[in-house]
Amino acid sequence: MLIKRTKKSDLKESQLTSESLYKDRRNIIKGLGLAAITLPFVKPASAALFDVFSDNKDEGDLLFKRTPLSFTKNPKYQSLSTLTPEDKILKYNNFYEFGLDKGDPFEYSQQFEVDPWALTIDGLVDKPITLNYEDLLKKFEIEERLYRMRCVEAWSMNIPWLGFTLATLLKEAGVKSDAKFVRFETLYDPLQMRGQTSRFIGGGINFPYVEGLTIEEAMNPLVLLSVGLYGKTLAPQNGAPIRLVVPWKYGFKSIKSIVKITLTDKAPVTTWQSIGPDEYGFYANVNPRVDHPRWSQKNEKIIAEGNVFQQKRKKTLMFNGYEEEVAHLYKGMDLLRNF
Ligand SMILES: Nc1nc2c(c(=O)[nH]1)N[C@H]1C(S)=C(S)[C@@H](COP(=O)(O)O)O[C@H]1N2
Ligand SMILES: [Mo]
Repeated sequence: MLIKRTKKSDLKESQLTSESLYKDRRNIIKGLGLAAITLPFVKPASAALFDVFSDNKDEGDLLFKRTPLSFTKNPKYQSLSTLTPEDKILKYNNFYEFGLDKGDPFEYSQQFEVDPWALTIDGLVDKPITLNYEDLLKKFEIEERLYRMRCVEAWSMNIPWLGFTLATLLKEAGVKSDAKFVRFETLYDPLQMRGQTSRFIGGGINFPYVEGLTIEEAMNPLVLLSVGLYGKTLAPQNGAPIRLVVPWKYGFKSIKSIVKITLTDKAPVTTWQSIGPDEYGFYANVNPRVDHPRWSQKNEKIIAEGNVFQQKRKKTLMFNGYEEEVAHLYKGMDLLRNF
């Protein structure tokens, strides 16, 4: 996503000299060294840290291993005619915790640790739950769904997700009647996520990344917690080990690498809302009639095979084509205002 920059100095980010980049990097490593001394539960893999920040590409070659999952195909969501090639889904990403460029998440996340993992569901629930890595993959039946994904930057993909509905998990915890919103939080771990060590790398986001849904949205059967795609567990760059998928909303709602889901009676302040409230609303529903202040949302670039000049465009659909399933959630609401 693009961030509106207000300070003149911020505009220079992309033109950093190699010297200042080098200094920045040295400070990061220094900072990490200090953390390693003072934090009792710091990861022992200090060697891996240097791989992550190293200029030497060979050292980063250790590819993250994805495991095949068993799943059933949900017949209701098998109808997309073309899928985005797996390679594109793995290498064209937004995940600011690993950097701002589309290739950064792949390049800088291959040693990300997903096991052990702890996902906690708390707040206004009958019984708080914490799921470990194995629970995420084994506790619920996994299904495959082919969904459209539309980024607010006006590009899109068709992705074969594996996962289970958010409603399944929320029902397991038992939602209290005063719960009105669901707040999601991504892992905060600067030792593993280079974007969290510097605003030059992470785009000035105040990490951890936070997203939210109303309780009615969260319980909608379209909403998935995804643990895989193309038949295998997720790669880190796609939000391993577990990420949200809300196909009728812009991609930034689909928060990655989730560690906390909190039921609350107050609307959570979400990451992009706090950065640019006039550009990124709480609802973030895909809507071709509401332009982004700096670009049109009427069309989208289809991320597919081939180079940039061969990319096709298509018309953006209301609620990203999921109008039948979700329009009722916004009945009587002014969608120009509640964007
Ligand atoms: N934690 C976190 N989640 C995130 C993001 C991010 O930067 N950090 N980017 C979002 C955006 S803008 C998009 S379009 C999707 C991209 O998902 P993909 O890279 O798996 O296609 O992830 C979303 N989830
Ligand atoms: Mo996005």
